[in-house]
Amino acid sequence: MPEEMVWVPGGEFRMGSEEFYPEEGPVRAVAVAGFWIDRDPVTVAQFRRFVKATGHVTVAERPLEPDDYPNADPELLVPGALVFQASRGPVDLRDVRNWWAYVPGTTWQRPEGPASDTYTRGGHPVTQVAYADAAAYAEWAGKALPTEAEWEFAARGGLDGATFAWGDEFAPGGTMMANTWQGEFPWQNLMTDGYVGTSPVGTFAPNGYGLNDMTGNVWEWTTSAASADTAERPCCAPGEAGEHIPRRVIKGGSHLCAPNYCLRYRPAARQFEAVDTSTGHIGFRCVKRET
Ligand SMILES: [Ca+2]
Repeated sequence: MPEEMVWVPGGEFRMGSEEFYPEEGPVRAVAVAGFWIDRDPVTVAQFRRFVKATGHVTVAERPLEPDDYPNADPELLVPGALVFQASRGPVDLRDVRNWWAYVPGTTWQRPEGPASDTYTRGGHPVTQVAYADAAAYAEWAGKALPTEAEWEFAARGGLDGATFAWGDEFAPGGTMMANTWQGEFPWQNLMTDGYVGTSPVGTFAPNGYGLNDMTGNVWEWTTSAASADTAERPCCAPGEAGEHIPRRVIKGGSHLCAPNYCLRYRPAARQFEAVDTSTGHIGFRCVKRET
């Protein structure tokens, strides 16, 4: 049995939802084979071991290719990543620039910019990792990244068709089940769940398969490509990259998902992220398939 992984039995399930956002439908029957999946999102400490072992340089730490960002300010064509910055009050929710800033010097070790650090966050999910970084980690670990169907099957924890990973009620008996955003995004974080930003993995109750943080905390990369009809600008990060940059499906929602803006802390929810994007609310976990 692989360490810190959980066996998810295969089966057929109802994938998607028709009750929230159009990109989630239609509900359809999908079958997946059984697989192992990481109990937790990959943490800062685990990613540090990977970097020490391999010398991996993340996408956010590499020089940028001007041709890839034709509309970018040349002064911002330096290594960096997207940092969430809460506004002082209500803003136009149609313009993600009201809360996302490209901050040079932002890395997985300094996820809120060069003045930040992760010294006390070894047990938090790693962030500021682009798709290629997640894929490189998975290969090093002898694992793979999940498909969207595998990820959603695992997130549902055996509760076929439920709205949330734990049932149909957001906070059963008043208990917060995941790290999301309570209050009015992007300025009023009421912190009912105890956390602004990421939380240590395993802080909230596991789902029916014993998996932690399948909902909220950080979005997670999957290998599934965004189809052409779903390639619109995502809700959750600026589409600053050139349109030729491929997008992959991310799942699970994050600490930035609020009901007034992004009710996506649900297994069926999905967004389409440019593969070169690194943000403070996207991480990943790995799977291992029987061969
Ligand atoms: Ca929170």
